[in-house]
Amino acid sequence: MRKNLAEFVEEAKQGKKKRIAVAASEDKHVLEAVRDAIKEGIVEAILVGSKQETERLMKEIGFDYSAAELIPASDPVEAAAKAVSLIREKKAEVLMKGLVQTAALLKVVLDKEKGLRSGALLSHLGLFHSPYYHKLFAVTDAGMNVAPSFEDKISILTNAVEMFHKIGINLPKVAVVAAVETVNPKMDATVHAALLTQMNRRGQIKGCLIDGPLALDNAVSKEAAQHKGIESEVAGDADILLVPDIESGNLIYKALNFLGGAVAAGVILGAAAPIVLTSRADSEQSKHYSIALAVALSRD
Ligand code: COD
Repeated sequence: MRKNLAEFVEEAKQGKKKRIAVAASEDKHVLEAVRDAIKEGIVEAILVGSKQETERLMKEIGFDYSAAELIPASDPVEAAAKAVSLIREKKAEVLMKGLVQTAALLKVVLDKEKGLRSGALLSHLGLFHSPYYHKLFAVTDAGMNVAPSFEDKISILTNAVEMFHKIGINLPKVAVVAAVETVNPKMDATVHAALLTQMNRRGQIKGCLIDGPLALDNAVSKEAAQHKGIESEVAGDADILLVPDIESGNLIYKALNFLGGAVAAGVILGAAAPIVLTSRADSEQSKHYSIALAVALSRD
């Protein structure tokens, strides 16, 4: 059982190198993370973006120009389009967001003709390690689907469960989190959670163990769950926190990072290739771990 995201870096070092295309590479933290991943032998990189600004930053951080290919682009959206086409042409296996707005990059990714749709709903997943939890855990979707419908939540959950299978966790525990642990018909999140739980019990959603609604404390603390009299295999031991919407998810994500001493790796799942998508404020370390996670996910 992995406890730290650094384990993905060690695993990636043992495997085959992957090619990463960076969309709008003129971002210092992104370049630092790519530089380190190249040094570790995890990736080869194609940097797409402002040549002048990318080279200026490369010089500043000691990133050897000859260590990566640079494709110039006149603005971030053009950079995103060029980076996405590198994935379509199989010149790269992982896409990474640089200094481009998340929504702008995702619009290019979702383009019906030139994007990276696979037929599945695309969703964001943040995989965390925290000093206060005994294993890695995911928060989804804190970055892409704004107000997911019930059907969207099934797809978001499926993407997350498939990802856990890929990283070797065969029966991940999913806590569908809400404001309370009882069903309140006035709170959609609690109703959706109960439905998902029952669908799992009846075998309509397989490959995971779902329980909900659970308040966040019950999802991650056995003591809190016991205190409320909740008997659940998921409570206190969740691998995946399925959140109600982007607002609640993003608040958990940022609270973990800035107040909880946790570190996240962020990826978009469900596209034709894994996409490294961290927020601008995420550390270089978080971007580095995200690359290693995406490399693990891009393996056949
Ligand atoms: N998966 C697959 N297809 C999708 C998805 C998805 N998650 N979302 C939309 N589509 C398809 C729709 O079916 C439609 O065919 C087309 O894409 C356009 O759909 P719209 O009009 O609903 O979507 P857009 O282009 O207006 O917006 C899509 C975004 C992903 C850009 C939007 O949802 C968004 O801005 N999300 C939040 C991104 C963000 O700001 N994150 C920052 C938080 S850190």
